[in-house]
Amino acid sequence: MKDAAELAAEAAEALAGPDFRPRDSRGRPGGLLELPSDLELAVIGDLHACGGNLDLILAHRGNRAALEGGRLRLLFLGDAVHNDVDYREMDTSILLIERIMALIAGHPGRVFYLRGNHDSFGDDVMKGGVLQGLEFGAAVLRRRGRDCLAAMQLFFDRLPLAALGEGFLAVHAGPPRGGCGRGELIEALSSPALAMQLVWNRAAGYPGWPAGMTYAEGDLASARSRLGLGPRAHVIVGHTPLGDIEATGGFWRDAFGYSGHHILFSAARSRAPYLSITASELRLHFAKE
Ligand SMILES: [Mn+2]
Repeated sequence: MKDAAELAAEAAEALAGPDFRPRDSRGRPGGLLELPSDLELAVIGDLHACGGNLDLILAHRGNRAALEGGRLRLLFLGDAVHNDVDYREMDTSILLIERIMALIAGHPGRVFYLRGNHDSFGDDVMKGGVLQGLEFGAAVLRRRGRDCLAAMQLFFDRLPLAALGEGFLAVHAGPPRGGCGRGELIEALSSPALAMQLVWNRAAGYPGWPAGMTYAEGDLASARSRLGLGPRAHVIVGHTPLGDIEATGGFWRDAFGYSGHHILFSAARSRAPYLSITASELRLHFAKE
């Protein structure tokens, strides 16, 4: 059996390949993933260490068989790690990111993961007073060792920050203020300010969020227009669950009243929500009835 460091290195290596990633000016796969519409795409929002919901989603509607059979792609919106119920518990985060790394390494060109703000060992990720990035790094070091920690850091560093497809844009948190063009997204791994907005922004009106890191309906319109998407293209984000997550089922269509702006939070244990996109047609599914 492969050890943890080998698995992480293999996943990082898979991200170094050019699959649907136009190269940036340094010759590396850029920050933008451009997905063709030849296969159905299943979009999975933040899981926050809820591996049970990934099981439910893969078991739903024959998704696992479709993935294995080359008929389905998976796109994760980031933040698979950091338990949202017990902020300090990190073992489930390690197990889930390892499952996702194995999916990426085992399905070249069919499983993708966008970077979220929690996909980090940094000291900037704090929830409920717990520095989850630092705790996560310490847990990986303790459980898996130094080589694995380094390989996982490389995996995080190489993750794309945005996915563009027919009729949709997907990012972890939200578009940057003023929108962004295709070229900027391709260069985003070299632009800390842009990368930070893509993984941290929230819609204007979210209580207590700094105004400099918010986007409004005009920013969504600018992003669509600058990316060559139609005015009604879907903008799909995770990151900002609203209100009672379990009661709402973890999906907010036209969130904040912005048409075509949808928030997906797949950690909702009540419903295990995910989306499918086929030729720009977006459908909501609940893997748990
Ligand atoms: Mn997030």
